[in-house]
Amino acid sequence: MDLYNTIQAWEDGQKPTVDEMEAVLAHNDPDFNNALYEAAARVRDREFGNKIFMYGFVYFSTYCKNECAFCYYRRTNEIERYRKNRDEVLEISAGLEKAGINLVDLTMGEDPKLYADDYKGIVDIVKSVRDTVDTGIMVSPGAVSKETMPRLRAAGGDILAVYQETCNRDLFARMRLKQDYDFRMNQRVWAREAGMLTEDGMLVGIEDTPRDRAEHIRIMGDMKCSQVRAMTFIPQKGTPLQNVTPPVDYTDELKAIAVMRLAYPDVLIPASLDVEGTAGLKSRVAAGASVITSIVPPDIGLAGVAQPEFNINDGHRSIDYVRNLAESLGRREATMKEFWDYYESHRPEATLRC
Ligand code: SAM
Ligand code: MD0
Ligand code: SF4
Repeated sequence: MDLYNTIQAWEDGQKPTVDEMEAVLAHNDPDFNNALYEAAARVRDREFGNKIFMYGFVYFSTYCKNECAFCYYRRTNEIERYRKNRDEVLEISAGLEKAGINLVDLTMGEDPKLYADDYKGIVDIVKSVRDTVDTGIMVSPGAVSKETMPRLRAAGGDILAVYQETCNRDLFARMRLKQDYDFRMNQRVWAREAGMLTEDGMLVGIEDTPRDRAEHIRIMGDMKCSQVRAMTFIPQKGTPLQNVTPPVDYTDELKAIAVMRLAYPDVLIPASLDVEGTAGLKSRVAAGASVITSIVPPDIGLAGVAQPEFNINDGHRSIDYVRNLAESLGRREATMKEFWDYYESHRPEATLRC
């Protein structure tokens, strides 16, 4: 197969097959990769123009009962943890809204305190934030019960984010230790049934193959995810994977972003500041991203995930800094009307009937 013809056909609207995606992800030639990014950026511009969505990241509890091999916040890692109270979360969310963010991403570890009483703590926080701000609300609560999904939606959750990391069951078992693959996969099905949009994501650089990534991209489409992401694994101190060589470049992530864009022209795809900080924004936007995520205000004690501290207290993940940077890349922050228009046109049918 001539892979230049393949990406041209995708750009012209042909639906990628898993075999084609695998071949494109596996072919590592710099000129070819650039052609791939350029095709993806053109498709993104066709769908979104030069607007880009901006998401504030509120990692409000770093307590977690799980032991994911890749994660700094796994239960047994002896680190300092925090849990922001309701008033603190509201103040942070209101500050982000005032600064002009499109969506607040309420993220937590699988914190036993917030999971207690049938997930009461999580639902209450979402409801309080909904009563306080008019931005979109993403909830990233980990894997919760099916019955919790309608409650999160009723409380005001707009998008549920739960990342499968990989669709390779064996690799999943080694990454998300003692967790149920199908229960996690069902999170997005249940959330959609309850009327929320959903986000899936893959981790790149965890022994995943081009085939795994291609299959995962197909599954993201089959599950009708409105937002999809790829993030490069960053080794974390104190974890079983701490001695894995840090990534030398981010090519596999960038190629996954570009292929996701060509496979699903209108989806939201993050350029996450959590991987390479602001230095990584340009390449991710050039590969077809349509959202900037992990914007974190400085000096309020919030952490990132893959980069717990990087670029936070120097203010480089603040909205003003990121907005200027995005503008220097020819992007314009989406208005709230544009955000809600996107949301309305991508709502699952369940919500349309409400
Ligand atoms: N605890 C919830 C969960 O696991 O679904 C929500 C937050 S979790 C910290 C968010 C995501 O961060 C994970 O699903 C994973 O994709 C990503 N992540 C965690 N550790 C990472 C690392 N070391 N490098 C890159 N991404 C990482
Ligand atoms: C990000 N650090 O957007 C966040 C996080 C959780 N919904 C997202 C991984 O990069
Ligand atoms: Fe906990 Fe999420 Fe980290 Fe896994 S990825 S250890 S569930 S915070």
